[in-house]
Amino acid sequence: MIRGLRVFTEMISQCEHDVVVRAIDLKFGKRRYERDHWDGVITNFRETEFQASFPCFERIEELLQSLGAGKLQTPHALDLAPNGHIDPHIDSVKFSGSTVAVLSLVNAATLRLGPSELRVEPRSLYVLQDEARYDHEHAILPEGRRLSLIFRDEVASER
Ligand SMILES: O=C(O)CCC(=O)C(=O)O
Repeated sequence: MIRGLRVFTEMISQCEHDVVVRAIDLKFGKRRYERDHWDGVITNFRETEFQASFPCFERIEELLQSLGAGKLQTPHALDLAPNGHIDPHIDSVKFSGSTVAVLSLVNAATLRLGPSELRVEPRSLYVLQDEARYDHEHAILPEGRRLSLIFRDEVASER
């Protein structure tokens, strides 16, 4: 396993999952999927900042803080269409700090991290820090529509 990669399966309950998905779907409304992202790595997606005071978000924040993350930015919801994908990349150190954590929703996906592949199930949280954050590209190959919520800390906590 790559140093700095952690996976927490069943980070949220099915009921919490359904509430979060419904709230994100409401926020997207009828917004269309976009073909290309400005950063060139995400295809067929919609994204939005998503701030909410759900107890499961507080648990995630506490967990990330216990792992040494700095102050969290507003989470991002990313909705990949069934034909969407995320190409290999390392998150820019200009926009995110030492911790990138992703809550997977709706459908499972394959996370490619450097030389390894891992199936990420809905309701699980994967966390990238250290080598996993800075030294290996990650990519996502979804299996059907996939939503994710991305928690990043602020740049001040960069290593
Ligand atoms: O949705 C994911 O699992 C990854 C998101 C991602 O790679 C990113 O936003 O940089």
